[in-house]
Amino acid sequence: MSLTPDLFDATGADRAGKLGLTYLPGFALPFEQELLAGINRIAAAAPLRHMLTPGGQRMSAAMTNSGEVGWVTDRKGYRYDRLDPERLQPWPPLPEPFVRLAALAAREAGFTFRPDVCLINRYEPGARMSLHQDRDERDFSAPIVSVSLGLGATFLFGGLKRSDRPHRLPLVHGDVLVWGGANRLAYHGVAPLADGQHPTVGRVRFNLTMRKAL
Ligand code: MD6
Ligand code: FE
Repeated sequence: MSLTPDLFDATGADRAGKLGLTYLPGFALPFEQELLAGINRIAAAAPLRHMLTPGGQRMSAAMTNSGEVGWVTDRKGYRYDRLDPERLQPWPPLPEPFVRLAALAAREAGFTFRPDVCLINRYEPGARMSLHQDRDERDFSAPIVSVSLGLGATFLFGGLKRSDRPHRLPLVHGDVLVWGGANRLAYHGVAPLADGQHPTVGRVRFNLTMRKAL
């Protein structure tokens, strides 16, 4: 059985570069302890919370941020904000190991990259993320580096139209995705999280997305 999902060849690069997505299985494992310590430190300062969509729905994933700005949503819309609206304070600083990991992963995909924000998503069993585009950043030529920790999940990777049928990509603890280029604006999401127990992280999945928002 192949260890890489069928979208990808043995190098983890998508076929013919068409997806604009690079899959780096286990790439974050050497950073595991620094990432988990960073998440705990950030969440202690800026608590994870279930934000409200502009349509008035509570998100099932809890979120917080670190960096110069943070991604937020409420009745007023989706945006990046220098202040945490819950605390009216700046977000905690982006830990240096996060920046280092993002730069190393992006380099594997051919990008020079320095993120200015890390959005942290926490999923409990049953939580999901519906299909969306990431388009609140100023410069779509910068990639996004995405890190999965804890329970595994099925990532849904669609096309440039919401109606394009998504590919299903299983992601586990330590996996990294780098996106950029042609499919930077592709629709994507996460299927409802199955129940389970991860030996170091517990009954939860974290996703870190490092971005250049400014
Ligand atoms: C998640 N990720 O994996 C949700 N967005 O929990 C995202 O929405 C995402 O992984 C942009 C770039 C990479 C991602
Ligand atoms: Fe996204």
